[in-house]
Amino acid sequence: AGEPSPTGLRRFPEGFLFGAATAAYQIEGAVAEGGRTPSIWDTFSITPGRVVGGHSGAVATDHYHRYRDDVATMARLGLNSYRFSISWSRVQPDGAGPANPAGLDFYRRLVDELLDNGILPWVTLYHWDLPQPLEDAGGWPARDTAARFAEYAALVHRVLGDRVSNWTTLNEPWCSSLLGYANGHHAPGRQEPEAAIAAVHHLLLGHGLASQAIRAQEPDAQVGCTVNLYAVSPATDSPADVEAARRIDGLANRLFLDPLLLGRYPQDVVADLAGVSDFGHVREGDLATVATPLSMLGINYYSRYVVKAPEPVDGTVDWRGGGAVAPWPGSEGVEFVKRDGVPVTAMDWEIDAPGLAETLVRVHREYPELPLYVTENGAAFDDVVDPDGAVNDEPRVAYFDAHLRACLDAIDEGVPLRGYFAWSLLDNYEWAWGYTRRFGIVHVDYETQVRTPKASAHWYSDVIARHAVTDPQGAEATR
Ligand code: GBH
Repeated sequence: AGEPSPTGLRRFPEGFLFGAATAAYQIEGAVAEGGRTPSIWDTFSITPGRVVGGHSGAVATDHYHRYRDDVATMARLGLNSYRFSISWSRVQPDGAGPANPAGLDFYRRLVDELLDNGILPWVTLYHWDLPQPLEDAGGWPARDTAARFAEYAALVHRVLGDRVSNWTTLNEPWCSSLLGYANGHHAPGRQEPEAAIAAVHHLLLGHGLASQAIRAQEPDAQVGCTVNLYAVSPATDSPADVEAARRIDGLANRLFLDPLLLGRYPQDVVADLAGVSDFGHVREGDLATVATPLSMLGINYYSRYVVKAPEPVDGTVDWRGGGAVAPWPGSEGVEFVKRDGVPVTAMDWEIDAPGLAETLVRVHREYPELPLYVTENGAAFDDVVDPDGAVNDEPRVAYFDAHLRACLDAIDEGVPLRGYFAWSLLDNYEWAWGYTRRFGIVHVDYETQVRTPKASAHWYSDVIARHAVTDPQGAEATR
């Protein structure tokens, strides 16, 4: 795969899936319609000081009312698949107990519309929007939430299982736990490091229980989990910087990959977190549940962390002390370095496409073999809308092009990568950044809700149609 062909194309393997992704709270709006009740993001977003501009997802891109048009846009672009998430509060308003038929009906109509247009639905059950009643009962730090999640998963699968074959339990448990409960940048905005480590475990446990609940109803169901992974490298090859990289790789990547795929927590990370949590919340048998075999692993990739150790004092490095403010528990003292000359996106994230290939190869080599999907990859840029309404987002085209080539590089190294989802289909509610950051391949005018595919959407559409990216040397030959 991926070799330059005489026609100047680098082709993707047969059956490789090209899609785009979204998440319920980021696009749906209609937060009080059809029996939906508040999630932690409804509460968080209207709490003063939490989200830039005080923006909330109350209207978002109004996808709840415009889903038919949005599916038509996807069909025009030729997407093979659409990854979206289900709002738990819409389909089970109390987070427990009876389903809400109107909420389920929305997703049934969306799925039917996708299928009618030949687009494979790729369902994520949880993209960060816990029903508020479950947070009031303790949230993810409470063990019970894992059991509630499995019931909810079974409830959704019972209704959509006949037309949806690809299920993802969680999106990025790292974010739900550490941003939600440790540094409080995301809902529910708690700053309780010990609770955050319990949340990690209960999310993973919820994933395992939900997978089992779905397979109890459909033994052959394709069930996976999506994690956000980073390439991590030390700023220099000094032993202290290499140690900093070990710590950050442990917290960002292995804290999730090891339990999911190996059925154990990484002992070095457990040791690094000794001052935060004794992992007393882990019960016998939990890790076997967490490691329920995955049908596929979803990987969301955006950037690389380059890290530096704290300056030694009297020859010793103090990992607890001073230095930069720790963005997450266990990262104390570590400095996140920006490399000179490496371009960044509007999020200030360094653009590092080789890091995607590196990440895919690493997962393939270090963990049991399983099909991989890039379930998110994309970039925010300060898009300019031309007078004629066009959005020529060349930097985003370059970003996607480089990362799709990285996918091909990984495939060339034997990685069973089966698909790629661009983040995101639409400009949308970018969490704590509100509407101030745009990731879409389709521009959304938030006054009129008018959608306009950007240059990147047209470019991606061509990639999908050719099932290939053009080889730079041979580009002429393909015109
Ligand atoms: C994804 O997460 C989300 O799934 C998606 O909903 C979102 O819109 C998209 O990315 C774009 O943001 O500075 O230490 O707080 C992105 C994964 C992980 C990226 C945490 C930023 C910051 C870590 N994110 N990371 S820290």
